[in-house]
Amino acid sequence: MSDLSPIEKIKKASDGLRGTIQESLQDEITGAISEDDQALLKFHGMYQQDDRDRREERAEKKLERLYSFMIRLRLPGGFLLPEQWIATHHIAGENSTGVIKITTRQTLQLHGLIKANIKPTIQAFSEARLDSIATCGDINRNVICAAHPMQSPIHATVHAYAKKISEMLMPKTRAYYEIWLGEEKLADKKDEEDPLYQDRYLPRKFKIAIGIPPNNDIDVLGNDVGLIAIIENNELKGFNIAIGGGLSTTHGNPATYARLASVIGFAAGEETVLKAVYAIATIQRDFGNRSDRKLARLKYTVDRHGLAWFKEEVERRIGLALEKPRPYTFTDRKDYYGWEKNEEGLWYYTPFIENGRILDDEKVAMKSALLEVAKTGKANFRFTGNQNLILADINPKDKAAIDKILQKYKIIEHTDTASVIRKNSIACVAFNTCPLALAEAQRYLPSLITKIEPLLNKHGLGDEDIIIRMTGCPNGCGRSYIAEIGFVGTAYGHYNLHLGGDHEGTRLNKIYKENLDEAAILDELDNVFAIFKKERKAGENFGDFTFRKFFAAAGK
Ligand code: SRM
Ligand code: SF4
Repeated sequence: MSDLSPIEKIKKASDGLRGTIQESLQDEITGAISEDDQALLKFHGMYQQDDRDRREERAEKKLERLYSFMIRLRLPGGFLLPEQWIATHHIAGENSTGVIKITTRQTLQLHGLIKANIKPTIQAFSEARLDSIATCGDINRNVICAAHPMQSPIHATVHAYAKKISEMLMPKTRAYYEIWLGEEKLADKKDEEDPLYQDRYLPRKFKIAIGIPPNNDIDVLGNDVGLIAIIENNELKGFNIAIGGGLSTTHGNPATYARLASVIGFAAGEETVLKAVYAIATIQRDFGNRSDRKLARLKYTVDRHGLAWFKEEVERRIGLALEKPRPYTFTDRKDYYGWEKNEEGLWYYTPFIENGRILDDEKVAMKSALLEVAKTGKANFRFTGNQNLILADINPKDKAAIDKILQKYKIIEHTDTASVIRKNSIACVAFNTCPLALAEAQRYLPSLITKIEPLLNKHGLGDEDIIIRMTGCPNGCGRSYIAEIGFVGTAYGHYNLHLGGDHEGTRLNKIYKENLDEAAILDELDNVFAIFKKERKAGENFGDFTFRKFFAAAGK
């Protein structure tokens, strides 16, 4: 027991994730909750944060930090009805900063909730049939899925797996309903028994993604479990199962590393696929590292025991052998901006939303536009893993009305005129809310791109399809480690520059230069763009070129 990490003990002693959250909420002396409850609150989909821009000022005035909470919704496959969008719009305006943030895992976050507003927020979401259960914490997170229904005629069949898996891996405790929604405590504890999570949950967060080749828009291999849909003649044959993806490292800790998931086999039929996913979660529960949280993700369990052992253990637990992986190819991982039509003749509009931040600002009134679209009731809202949304499933007869709203708010112009590199960008949240940020990301990448665009144009590369991503620390929330140009924050104003990831999300990049400030970043990129322009092979992508030129040739 002594060797367990403190969080393990908190989970076990938590009485089904209840802890003393109720008492913490009632404590009016502080805007915070107790430390143990902070760990438990994550399982309910919330994080305690504070305004990092105001830490110094508050300390000088001898005031406690300006605490608030971030809430993250559970939206398997990233889907909302228009009325749910309207509810979210109002909840954000009334209870949080008002900005709605689309995350890299196809869901929404609201920031800046004060303690007293948490319950009303969850209750309002509940009225809209939305919850935040298990979107954080050591548990299965929001299950993500290839976003665009145009990706396949059987997108809906594949997409349905996200919900099924999410529901299968939900915790059994009623704590969320009791604490936030006033449900009576169950008389019989047996009804809460949880064969999957027991009283210890998983050793660490657990992420599942479902990809539909050829577009790898959700970076399927960056997940603990990646299901790759194998579709032949418009029929879902099953899924290749990949395990052990994870994109976080810790500066100065060589035992940590980013890893792409490895395909271990193919499973056909819903029952077998679900059983295999469940089995993988139980193996991680039983064999994951519970003493060092830095080494607790599935990727380390897989590497410690070996892929062959892991595969056999899955097969033992499901009682049958996985088939040989089926061939598949990824060619891209972009969002399909603008208007697109699917096989059934329904229309989809994908606007460009920089870093997933939905608000009305000096550039564009995105939030007002989306509210007006939602109010028509004619478009569903689908979120992408690239922090965008798709106004979806629009009947041909309603397209003109939606288009008119998009024109009125200049959303179409905003989307069409954004540069290719900007539309291929992702930045994590970082300052001012993320407690782990070492450097800026979403508040900084847009202005850095404004300086990178002229460099690309200078070398005649303005239309080059380059994937660029920034994270404010090495945790990798913006998936920088699989970008063609990746920035990883090292200190305020400084970043490691990573190059050499491929276009399809199947190769990790590598550190090209360390700890650069803005001037050095621009110098390095100017130089690399010049070499790329001069030496690239016909049709060679930027990521493939930089990998060949700077790493493969040197045997790195
Ligand atoms: Fe993340 C922690 C934001 C996707 C790896 N992530 C955090 C926290 C909660 C900071 C904290 O622990 O207190 C950040 C909250 C910032 C804020 O103020 O909102 C945070 N992560 C995000 C989001 C919002 C980034 C974004 O701008 O979109 C993404 C929310 C996804 C979601 O809806 O669930 C987000 N995080 C990711 C991803 C990308 C992905 O899953 O595709 C990764 C890398 C993939 C992976 O998990 O390996 C990621 N986040 C982490 C880690 C490192 C985990 C590890 O294995 O060590 C942490 C830190 C931790 O867990 O200790 C972290
Ligand atoms: Fe925060 Fe780091 Fe994640 Fe960015 S990558 S949101 S800075 S934890």
